[in-house]
Amino acid sequence: MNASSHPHIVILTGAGVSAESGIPTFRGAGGLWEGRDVMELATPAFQRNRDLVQRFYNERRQDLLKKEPNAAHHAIARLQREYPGRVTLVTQNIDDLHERAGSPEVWHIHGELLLSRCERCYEVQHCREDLHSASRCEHCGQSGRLRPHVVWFGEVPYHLGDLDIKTRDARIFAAIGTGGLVYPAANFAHIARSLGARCIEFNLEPSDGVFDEFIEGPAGQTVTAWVDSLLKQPS
Ligand code: BV8
Repeated sequence: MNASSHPHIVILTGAGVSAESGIPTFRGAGGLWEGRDVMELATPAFQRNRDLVQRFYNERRQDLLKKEPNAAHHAIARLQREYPGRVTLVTQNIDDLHERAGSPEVWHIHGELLLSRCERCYEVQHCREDLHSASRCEHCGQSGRLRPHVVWFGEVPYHLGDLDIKTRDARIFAAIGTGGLVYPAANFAHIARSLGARCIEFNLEPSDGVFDEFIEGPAGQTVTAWVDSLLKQPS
């Protein structure tokens, strides 16, 4: 197999890929929580109001556990398993729906809702229960210092160095369900294009002029059709 027949595909997903699973996007109609702008809560406001921010994430965590992956998650996982070339999946989402759809590798640059981190010993641990002041770190035993293992505004996203190296030879960059308003993820398409990738956007509405192609519609339909077309190509 020569690489040109199955070029390296890099996929960046945002909240829109989970919308059809019933998880509200940040800027969509449901992008508010108790009348508050969620963008204000995904910040180190945690230091100012721990209980409010913990409650915000506790409710999203319990809601996530009742949700299921949708056709877009399943199509991406099938592409990762069956495509003869490399597929690198990067997500801004903190849900685990890509993993539950069977994706073998997911790079969560904004962290994961089902993980917590101890502010005292920095140990990251699985988290499916509510976090509150009595929550105890399994590693150091400290109570009341567990926070969601997510990247808030003003904090540095994860895996940027690794991904910068791993994705430099991408020839196809697909942005799926992202408004392209949060940095540095919003720069990824610009970087990919400057390195020679063809950039495709899957969204309900176009977000940015950097894309070579815009495929309109719900990701469950458009991504499934795209993956079908890629996997039907002769090896
Ligand atoms: C950093 C985790 C430094 C928590 C999140 C001024 C200018 C430029 C930048 C900045 C600035 N001031 C500050 C910044 C930096 C800041 C930033 O970008 N701010 C924005 C608001 C301007 N960024 C940061 O602080 C980042 N850190 O910069 O550190 C640094 C960087 C590099 C190296 C060294 C130092 C940290 C950002 C991470 C914040 N954490 N999440 C949590 O989730 O609670 S961000 C959070 O919001 C999500 O993770 C996601 O990334 C973002 C929402 O974006 P989307 O996923 O795109 O969702 P959105 O609702 O916007 O769009 C959904 C899209 O789907 C829409 O387009 C819609 O049309 C589409 N859609 C809907 N349904 C469907 C669909 N598409 C297809 N099918 C459907 N069915």
